[in-house]
Amino acid sequence: MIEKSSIDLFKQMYRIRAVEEAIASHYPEGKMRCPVHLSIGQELIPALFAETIRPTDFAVSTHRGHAHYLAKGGNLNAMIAEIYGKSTGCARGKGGSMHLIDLSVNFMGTSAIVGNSIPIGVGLALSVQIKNTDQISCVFLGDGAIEEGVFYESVNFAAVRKLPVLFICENNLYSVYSPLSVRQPAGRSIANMVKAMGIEVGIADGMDIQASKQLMKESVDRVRDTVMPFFIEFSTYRWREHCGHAFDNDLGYRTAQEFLKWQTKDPLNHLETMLSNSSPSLQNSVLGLKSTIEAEVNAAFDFAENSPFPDQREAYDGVYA
Ligand SMILES: Cc1ncc(C[n+]2csc(CCOP(=O)(O)OP(=O)(O)O)c2C)c(N)n1
Ligand SMILES: [Mg+2]
Repeated sequence: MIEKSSIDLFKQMYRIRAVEEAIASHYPEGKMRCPVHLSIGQELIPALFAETIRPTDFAVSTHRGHAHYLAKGGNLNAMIAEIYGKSTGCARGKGGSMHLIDLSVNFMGTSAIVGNSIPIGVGLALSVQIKNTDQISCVFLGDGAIEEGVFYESVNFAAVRKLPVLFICENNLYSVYSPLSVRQPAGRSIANMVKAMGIEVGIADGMDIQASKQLMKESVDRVRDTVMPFFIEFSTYRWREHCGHAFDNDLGYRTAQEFLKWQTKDPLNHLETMLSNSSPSLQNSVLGLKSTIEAEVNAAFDFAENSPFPDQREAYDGVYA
Protein backbone atom coordinates (compact mmCIF):
# COMPACT_ATOMS: atom_id res chain seq x y z
CA MET A 1 0.00 0.00 0.00
CA ILE A 2 1.25 3.46 -0.86
CA GLU A 3 1.59 5.58 2.22
CA LYS A 4 -0.12 8.93 2.37
CA SER A 5 3.29 10.34 3.20
CA SER A 6 4.54 9.49 -0.32
CA ILE A 7 1.73 11.52 -1.84
CA ASP A 8 2.40 14.41 0.54
CA LEU A 9 6.09 14.35 -0.32
CA PHE A 10 5.32 14.27 -4.02
CA LYS A 11 3.06 17.28 -3.58
CA GLN A 12 5.76 19.29 -1.77
CA MET A 13 8.47 18.42 -4.29
CA TYR A 14 6.27 18.94 -7.32
CA ARG A 15 5.07 22.33 -6.08
CA ILE A 16 8.63 23.58 -5.56
CA ARG A 17 9.72 22.35 -8.97
CA ALA A 18 6.61 23.72 -10.71
CA VAL A 19 7.27 27.18 -9.25
CA GLU A 20 10.90 27.18 -10.41
CA GLU A 21 10.10 25.72 -13.83
CA ALA A 22 7.59 28.56 -14.25
CA ILE A 23 10.22 31.11 -13.22
CA ALA A 24 12.57 29.58 -15.80
CA SER A 25 10.01 29.69 -18.58
CA HIS A 26 8.88 33.29 -17.87
CA TYR A 27 12.40 34.63 -17.25
CA PRO A 28 13.26 35.33 -20.92
CA GLU A 29 10.25 37.71 -21.07
CA GLY A 30 12.54 40.19 -19.29
CA LYS A 31 10.05 41.18 -16.60
CA MET A 32 11.99 39.63 -13.70
CA ARG A 33 14.79 42.15 -13.43
CA CYS A 34 16.84 40.36 -10.79
CA PRO A 35 19.18 37.37 -10.98
CA VAL A 36 17.57 34.03 -10.14
CA HIS A 37 19.34 30.96 -8.74
CA LEU A 38 17.17 27.92 -9.34
CA SER A 39 17.42 24.74 -7.28
CA ILE A 40 15.67 22.42 -9.73
CA GLY A 41 17.08 18.95 -8.97
CA GLN A 42 17.59 19.70 -5.26
CA GLU A 43 13.91 19.59 -4.14
CA LEU A 44 13.98 16.54 -1.90
CA ILE A 45 15.72 18.36 0.95
CA PRO A 46 13.36 21.37 1.21
CA ALA A 47 10.34 19.10 0.70
CA LEU A 48 11.39 16.94 3.66
CA PHE A 49 12.12 20.08 5.65
CA ALA A 50 8.56 21.27 4.97
CA GLU A 51 7.18 18.04 6.42
CA THR A 52 9.34 18.15 9.50
CA ILE A 53 9.62 21.71 10.66
CA ARG A 54 7.15 23.58 12.89
CA PRO A 55 5.72 26.98 11.92
CA THR A 56 7.23 28.42 15.11
CA ASP A 57 10.79 27.35 14.19
CA PHE A 58 13.11 29.83 12.48
CA ALA A 59 14.84 29.42 9.12
CA VAL A 60 17.25 31.44 7.01
CA SER A 61 18.67 30.69 3.59
CA THR A 62 20.90 31.77 0.74
CA HIS A 63 20.88 33.24 -2.76
CA ARG A 64 19.33 29.90 -3.83
CA GLY A 65 16.42 30.19 -1.42
CA HIS A 66 13.09 29.91 -3.29
CA ALA A 67 12.57 26.31 -2.20
CA HIS A 68 13.41 26.98 1.45
CA TYR A 69 11.05 29.97 1.60
CA LEU A 70 8.23 27.85 0.14
CA ALA A 71 9.04 24.87 2.36
CA LYS A 72 8.81 27.04 5.48
CA GLY A 73 5.35 28.16 4.35
CA GLY A 74 6.31 31.49 2.76
CA ASN A 75 3.57 33.10 0.69
CA LEU A 76 3.90 32.12 -2.99
CA ASN A 77 2.21 35.22 -4.42
CA ALA A 78 4.50 37.47 -2.40
CA MET A 79 7.58 35.58 -3.60
CA ILE A 80 6.73 35.82 -7.30
CA ALA A 81 5.72 39.49 -6.88
CA GLU A 82 9.08 40.11 -5.20
CA ILE A 83 10.94 38.59 -8.13
CA TYR A 84 8.90 40.87 -10.43
CA GLY A 85 9.90 43.87 -8.25
CA LYS A 86 6.31 44.67 -7.32
CA SER A 87 5.08 46.45 -4.19
CA THR A 88 3.12 43.34 -3.16
CA GLY A 89 6.39 41.40 -2.94
CA CYS A 90 7.61 39.94 0.34
CA ALA A 91 10.28 42.68 0.55
CA ARG A 92 8.01 45.25 -1.12
CA GLY A 93 9.76 44.70 -4.42
CA LYS A 94 13.07 46.03 -3.20
CA GLY A 95 15.02 42.82 -2.74
CA GLY A 96 14.24 40.42 -5.57
CA SER A 97 14.89 36.69 -5.66
CA MET A 98 17.83 36.74 -3.25
CA HIS A 99 16.05 38.66 -0.47
CA LEU A 100 13.07 36.55 0.46
CA ILE A 101 11.44 36.93 3.85
CA ASP A 102 8.12 36.01 5.45
CA LEU A 103 8.02 36.86 9.13
CA SER A 104 4.52 35.41 9.48
CA VAL A 105 6.04 31.91 9.17
CA ASN A 106 9.40 32.72 10.79
CA PHE A 107 11.29 32.60 7.52
CA MET A 108 13.72 35.29 8.56
CA GLY A 109 15.55 36.08 5.36
CA THR A 110 17.93 35.15 2.58
CA SER A 111 21.07 36.93 1.44
CA ALA A 112 23.02 37.53 -1.75
CA ILE A 113 26.28 37.44 0.21
CA VAL A 114 27.53 33.89 0.56
CA GLY A 115 27.69 32.94 4.24
CA ASN A 116 25.87 36.07 5.38
CA SER A 117 22.77 34.38 6.73
CA ILE A 118 24.73 31.82 8.80
CA PRO A 119 25.40 34.12 11.82
CA ILE A 120 21.84 35.45 11.57
CA GLY A 121 20.52 31.92 12.02
CA VAL A 122 22.88 31.38 14.95
CA GLY A 123 21.72 34.68 16.46
CA LEU A 124 18.13 33.52 16.15
CA ALA A 125 19.08 30.38 18.07
CA LEU A 126 20.61 32.60 20.75
CA SER A 127 17.28 34.46 20.99
CA VAL A 128 15.54 31.10 21.47
CA GLN A 129 17.93 30.27 24.30
CA ILE A 130 17.40 33.65 25.96
CA LYS A 131 13.60 33.35 25.66
CA ASN A 132 13.72 29.69 26.65
CA THR A 133 11.20 28.46 24.07
CA ASP A 134 11.17 25.07 22.32
CA GLN A 135 11.93 26.54 18.88
CA ILE A 136 14.92 25.60 16.75
CA SER A 137 16.73 27.72 14.17
CA CYS A 138 17.65 26.25 10.78
CA VAL A 139 20.41 27.57 8.55
CA PHE A 140 20.47 26.46 4.91
CA LEU A 141 23.88 26.77 3.29
CA GLY A 142 25.76 25.53 0.25
CA ASP A 143 29.10 23.72 0.09
CA GLY A 144 30.70 27.00 -1.02
CA ALA A 145 29.57 28.80 2.14
CA ILE A 146 31.66 26.34 4.18
CA GLU A 147 34.68 28.20 2.78
CA GLU A 148 33.66 31.53 4.34
CA GLY A 149 35.35 32.47 7.63
CA VAL A 150 32.04 33.41 9.18
CA PHE A 151 30.96 29.77 8.98
CA TYR A 152 33.69 28.73 11.44
CA GLU A 153 32.97 31.61 13.81
CA SER A 154 29.27 30.75 13.76
CA VAL A 155 29.70 27.00 14.31
CA ASN A 156 32.16 27.68 17.11
CA PHE A 157 29.81 30.13 18.82
CA ALA A 158 26.87 27.70 18.48
CA ALA A 159 28.98 24.88 19.95
CA VAL A 160 30.33 26.90 22.87
CA ARG A 161 26.96 28.43 23.72
CA LYS A 162 25.01 25.17 23.11
CA LEU A 163 22.50 26.77 20.77
CA PRO A 164 19.54 24.95 19.16
CA VAL A 165 20.64 25.45 15.57
CA LEU A 166 20.47 23.00 12.70
CA PHE A 167 22.92 23.67 9.86
CA ILE A 168 21.58 22.11 6.65
CA CYS A 169 24.29 21.93 3.99
CA GLU A 170 23.15 21.23 0.45
CA ASN A 171 26.35 20.00 -1.14
CA ASN A 172 25.71 20.31 -4.88
CA LEU A 173 29.44 19.87 -5.60
CA TYR A 174 29.96 23.35 -7.06
CA SER A 175 30.49 26.94 -6.06
CA VAL A 176 29.50 28.69 -9.31
CA TYR A 177 31.78 26.85 -11.79
CA SER A 178 34.36 25.56 -9.32
CA PRO A 179 34.06 21.92 -8.25
CA LEU A 180 35.04 20.88 -4.75
CA SER A 181 38.21 19.30 -6.19
CA VAL A 182 39.76 22.74 -6.89
CA ARG A 183 38.55 24.26 -3.60
CA GLN A 184 39.26 21.71 -0.91
CA PRO A 185 41.93 19.04 -0.35
CA ALA A 186 41.19 15.63 -1.86
CA GLY A 187 39.32 13.28 0.42
CA ARG A 188 38.04 15.89 2.83
CA SER A 189 34.51 15.27 4.08
CA ILE A 190 32.73 18.51 4.94
CA ALA A 191 30.72 16.80 7.69
CA ASN A 192 33.82 15.21 9.26
CA MET A 193 35.61 18.55 9.24
CA VAL A 194 32.67 20.17 11.03
CA LYS A 195 32.59 17.30 13.53
CA ALA A 196 36.17 18.11 14.40
CA MET A 197 34.92 21.54 15.48
CA GLY A 198 32.96 19.91 18.26
CA ILE A 199 29.41 19.46 17.03
CA GLU A 200 27.61 16.31 15.98
CA VAL A 201 26.98 15.73 12.27
CA GLY A 202 24.96 13.56 9.90
CA ILE A 203 25.22 12.85 6.20
CA ALA A 204 22.79 11.50 3.62
CA ASP A 205 22.41 10.99 -0.11
CA GLY A 206 20.03 13.80 -1.07
CA MET A 207 18.61 11.65 -3.89
CA ASP A 208 17.64 8.85 -1.49
CA ILE A 209 14.18 9.52 -0.09
CA GLN A 210 14.27 7.17 2.88
CA ALA A 211 17.80 8.05 4.02
CA SER A 212 17.21 11.79 3.69
CA LYS A 213 13.84 11.61 5.38
CA GLN A 214 15.29 9.79 8.35
CA LEU A 215 18.20 12.20 8.69
CA MET A 216 15.98 15.28 8.44
CA LYS A 217 13.52 14.00 11.03
CA GLU A 218 16.14 12.71 13.47
CA SER A 219 18.19 15.88 13.32
CA VAL A 220 15.25 18.27 13.81
CA ASP A 221 14.11 16.17 16.81
CA ARG A 222 17.63 15.97 18.12
CA VAL A 223 18.27 19.73 18.08
CA ARG A 224 14.93 20.30 19.82
CA ASP A 225 15.49 17.58 22.43
CA THR A 226 19.16 18.12 23.20
CA VAL A 227 19.20 21.91 22.67
CA MET A 228 22.55 21.53 20.93
CA PRO A 229 23.73 22.43 17.43
CA PHE A 230 23.77 19.78 14.72
CA PHE A 231 25.16 19.82 11.18
CA ILE A 232 23.75 17.77 8.31
CA GLU A 233 25.10 17.41 4.80
CA PHE A 234 23.08 16.21 1.82
CA SER A 235 24.66 15.43 -1.54
CA THR A 236 22.57 16.90 -4.31
CA TYR A 237 22.82 18.50 -7.77
CA ARG A 238 21.45 21.57 -9.50
CA TRP A 239 20.28 21.05 -13.04
CA ARG A 240 20.18 24.61 -14.36
CA GLU A 241 22.98 27.13 -14.71
CA HIS A 242 24.40 28.63 -11.51
CA CYS A 243 22.48 31.87 -12.06
CA GLY A 244 19.71 32.20 -14.60
CA HIS A 245 16.99 30.18 -16.28
CA ALA A 246 19.01 28.17 -18.79
CA PHE A 247 21.22 25.10 -18.85
CA ASP A 248 24.99 25.59 -18.94
CA ASN A 249 26.42 22.18 -19.66
CA ASP A 250 28.02 23.66 -22.80
CA LEU A 251 30.43 25.69 -20.64
CA GLY A 252 32.52 22.63 -19.91
CA TYR A 253 32.91 22.92 -16.16
CA ARG A 254 30.88 19.75 -15.70
CA THR A 255 30.36 16.82 -18.00
CA ALA A 256 27.17 15.67 -19.68
CA GLN A 257 27.73 12.22 -18.13
CA GLU A 258 27.84 13.68 -14.63
CA PHE A 259 24.67 15.70 -15.26
CA LEU A 260 22.80 12.68 -16.65
CA LYS A 261 23.95 10.47 -13.79
CA TRP A 262 22.32 12.81 -11.28
CA GLN A 263 19.24 13.47 -13.42
CA THR A 264 18.59 9.74 -13.65
CA LYS A 265 18.43 9.58 -9.85
CA ASP A 266 15.79 12.34 -9.65
CA PRO A 267 13.63 11.40 -6.63
CA LEU A 268 10.66 13.43 -7.88
CA ASN A 269 10.57 11.52 -11.13
CA HIS A 270 10.92 8.19 -9.32
CA LEU A 271 8.16 9.08 -6.89
CA GLU A 272 5.80 10.12 -9.67
CA THR A 273 6.47 6.90 -11.59
CA MET A 274 5.98 4.79 -8.48
CA LEU A 275 2.69 6.49 -7.58
CA SER A 276 1.35 6.48 -11.14
CA ASN A 277 2.12 2.77 -11.60
CA SER A 278 0.49 1.76 -8.34
CA SER A 279 -3.15 2.02 -9.33
CA PRO A 280 -5.41 3.93 -11.73
CA SER A 281 -6.91 5.89 -8.84
CA LEU A 282 -3.51 6.96 -7.58
CA GLN A 283 -2.55 7.90 -11.11
CA ASN A 284 -5.63 10.16 -11.21
CA SER A 285 -4.71 11.66 -7.84
CA VAL A 286 -1.25 12.53 -9.16
CA LEU A 287 -2.74 14.17 -12.25
CA GLY A 288 -5.22 16.07 -10.08
CA LEU A 289 -2.48 17.27 -7.74
CA LYS A 290 -0.35 18.44 -10.64
CA SER A 291 -3.13 20.46 -12.21
CA THR A 292 -4.12 22.04 -8.87
CA ILE A 293 -0.50 23.07 -8.29
CA GLU A 294 -0.10 24.39 -11.83
CA ALA A 295 -3.24 26.53 -11.38
CA GLU A 296 -1.85 27.89 -8.10
CA VAL A 297 1.46 28.74 -9.78
CA ASN A 298 -0.23 30.42 -12.75
CA ALA A 299 -2.36 32.47 -10.35
CA ALA A 300 0.80 33.64 -8.56
CA PHE A 301 2.29 34.88 -11.83
CA ASP A 302 -0.98 36.68 -12.66
CA PHE A 303 -0.92 38.26 -9.20
CA ALA A 304 2.65 39.46 -9.75
CA GLU A 305 1.98 40.77 -13.26
CA ASN A 306 -1.12 42.66 -12.11
CA SER A 307 0.48 44.19 -9.01
CA PRO A 308 1.82 47.77 -9.10
CA PHE A 309 5.49 48.71 -8.93
CA PRO A 310 6.51 50.44 -5.69
CA ASP A 311 5.98 54.18 -5.58
CA GLN A 312 9.23 56.06 -6.20
CA ARG A 313 8.70 57.95 -2.92
CA GLU A 314 9.03 54.62 -1.06
CA ALA A 315 12.55 54.04 -2.39
CA TYR A 316 14.29 54.81 0.87
CA ASP A 317 11.65 53.47 3.27
CA GLY A 318 12.54 50.38 5.27
CA VAL A 319 10.82 47.17 4.28
CA TYR A 320 9.51 46.43 7.76
CA ALA A 321 9.57 49.98 9.14
C1 LIG B 1 30.96 36.70 -0.04
C2 LIG B 1 30.63 36.31 -1.44
N1 LIG B 1 31.58 35.79 -2.22
C3 LIG B 1 31.30 35.41 -3.49
C4 LIG B 1 30.03 35.59 -3.99
C5 LIG B 1 29.70 35.13 -5.40
N2 LIG B 1 28.91 33.90 -5.33
C6 LIG B 1 27.56 33.92 -5.44
S1 LIG B 1 26.90 32.40 -5.29
C7 LIG B 1 28.41 31.69 -5.09
C8 LIG B 1 28.55 30.20 -4.94
C9 LIG B 1 28.15 29.69 -3.64
O1 LIG B 1 28.24 28.31 -3.68
P1 LIG B 1 27.43 27.42 -2.66
O2 LIG B 1 27.51 28.02 -1.30
O3 LIG B 1 27.89 26.03 -2.83
O4 LIG B 1 25.92 27.58 -3.14
P2 LIG B 1 25.24 27.10 -4.51
O5 LIG B 1 25.30 28.30 -5.44
O6 LIG B 1 26.00 25.95 -5.04
O7 LIG B 1 23.85 26.77 -4.15
C10 LIG B 1 29.41 32.64 -5.12
C11 LIG B 1 30.85 32.35 -4.97
C12 LIG B 1 29.05 36.16 -3.14
N3 LIG B 1 27.80 36.35 -3.55
N4 LIG B 1 29.36 36.49 -1.87
MG1 LIG C 1 27.24 24.55 -4.06
